[in-house]
Amino acid sequence: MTNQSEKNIRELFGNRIAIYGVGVTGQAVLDYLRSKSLTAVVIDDSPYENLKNLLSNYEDIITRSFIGDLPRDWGSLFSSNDTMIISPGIKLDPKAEEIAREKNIPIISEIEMAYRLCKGKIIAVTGSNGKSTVVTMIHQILIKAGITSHLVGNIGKPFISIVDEVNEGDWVVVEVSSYQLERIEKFKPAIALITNITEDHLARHGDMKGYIAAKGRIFENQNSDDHAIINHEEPNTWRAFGNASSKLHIFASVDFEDLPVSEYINGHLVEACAALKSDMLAFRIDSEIDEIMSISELQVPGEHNIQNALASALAAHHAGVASKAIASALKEFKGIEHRIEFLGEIDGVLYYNDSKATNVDSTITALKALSTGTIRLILGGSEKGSDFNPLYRFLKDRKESLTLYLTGPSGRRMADEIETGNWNLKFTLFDSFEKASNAVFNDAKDGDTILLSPACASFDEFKNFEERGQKFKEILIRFLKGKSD
Ligand code: UMA
Ligand code: ADP
Repeated sequence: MTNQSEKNIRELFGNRIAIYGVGVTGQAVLDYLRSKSLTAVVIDDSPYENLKNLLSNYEDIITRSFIGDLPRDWGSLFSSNDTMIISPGIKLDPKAEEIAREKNIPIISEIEMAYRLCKGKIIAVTGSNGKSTVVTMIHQILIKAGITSHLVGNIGKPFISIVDEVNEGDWVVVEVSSYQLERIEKFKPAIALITNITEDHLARHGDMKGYIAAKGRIFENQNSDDHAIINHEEPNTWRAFGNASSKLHIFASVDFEDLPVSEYINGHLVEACAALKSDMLAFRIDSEIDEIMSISELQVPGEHNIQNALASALAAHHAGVASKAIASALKEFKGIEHRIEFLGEIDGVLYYNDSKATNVDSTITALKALSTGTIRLILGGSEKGSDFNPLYRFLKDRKESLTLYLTGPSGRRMADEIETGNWNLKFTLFDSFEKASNAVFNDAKDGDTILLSPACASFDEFKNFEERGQKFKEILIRFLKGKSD
């Protein structure tokens, strides 16, 4: 019986639980508490008008609510609560942080809460890019091998929403963001994996050091029975591993001949590697090479997906799946929506939706994966203080023709920076995503590749990247229909 009782929850989190943020995460926590006949205090900075309907659905369990952009008496709030579950997107007011510390009130993420209630084994994946792809690959491998697996976390389904369904022996594959890791305390995955760490979310974490430290927390509570998997080619993932106690395994999209033969790499004992043996994905364990499958059998494009497959294979191996079963699932993997999603070829024009590319590195990755031909690229969205110089440099070095369609506040900044920095890139600035999309479809010619890979979040015009990708597809369908009428 995995179902936690009301009494257990009170013992773990106290009688009075405050939920800060009533988005996807906060609502899942409210649903969970309701299922246990527990109540909550709710806090959210959005205007009351926007939340009125939503809150009315939880009238029966909300004892107090602090809604809207109001000055808050954190002192009295923290005196009347035992634990605060904070949503990942919220950066807490430093004054509130200080008072909570003084009063010894834990502020934890929903991931931490669910972990403490969960009876299953955890595989956790973080990284700047590739998280959703890797957790989906791992989940599909486990399912194909006949193992019960639950796929949750930053990918869109809160961990808490399934925690009562998890039985002992099940695996829970959790995508965790740096925001969620910032608020863990005991979260201890049996297998923890970092895909890569490149610049992102600096507005939240201050600088790269803060961002790497947040990512590294995935290993913080692991012991020598647990497994850590990092990307050998990314020095930041080594930094994030630091001196963690877990068994270390590495992946790299290079030939084994180009990896150190020593068991010790960067001063750490490395127990297993996943890399390439000419054109094969393979493991090296105890100096033995075990081939998994040929690279050409992967259906998803780009070197980044070779890395994603190697990382997923290592995680699945440590979860007890044989190489044959790993190969059989990876060969079937067709990618996920909004990640370099191929929409089709029409009149010699190739259309791709990579709306999930919300930072510079992911856009560069997409351009590398679609390396040839003329590209028309939609870039820009909401601001998070990213440095776009590496992107301008990459675009300038590209030999084939390239035109940029810029949109959103960050698109405006790009337009200024491209001009003042004399980057010599061809661009047009649009005042809406729809106008940029229509222009790109209008301009498309036989042989072109049309790519939405914005390098920015979508919050200037959309609820999330899914809505932006969906809109892109709708505008395309409308445009093509208009052309054929
Ligand atoms: N809110 C405040 N004050 C603030 C900010 C937000 O009160 O300063 C309130 C909003 O009014 C809203 C709620 O908090 O009511 C939203 O909470 P949230 O921003 O934490 O978002 P959720 O809807 O709970 O979704 C979160 C993740 N969002 C973020 O981390 C920003 C989702 O990841 C995740 O899928 C979901 O939990 C389930 O785990 C999205 C994301 O953009 C995809 N993640 C970032 C990324 O992948 O780069 C980290
Ligand atoms: P995340 O969940 O970390 O945002 P996704 O798997 O959703 O990552 O992929 C988002 C985008 O990031 C993809 O469309 C692609 O452009 C890029 N990407 C995917 N995997 C990698 C990787 N291993 N390295 C760099 N970029 C990647």
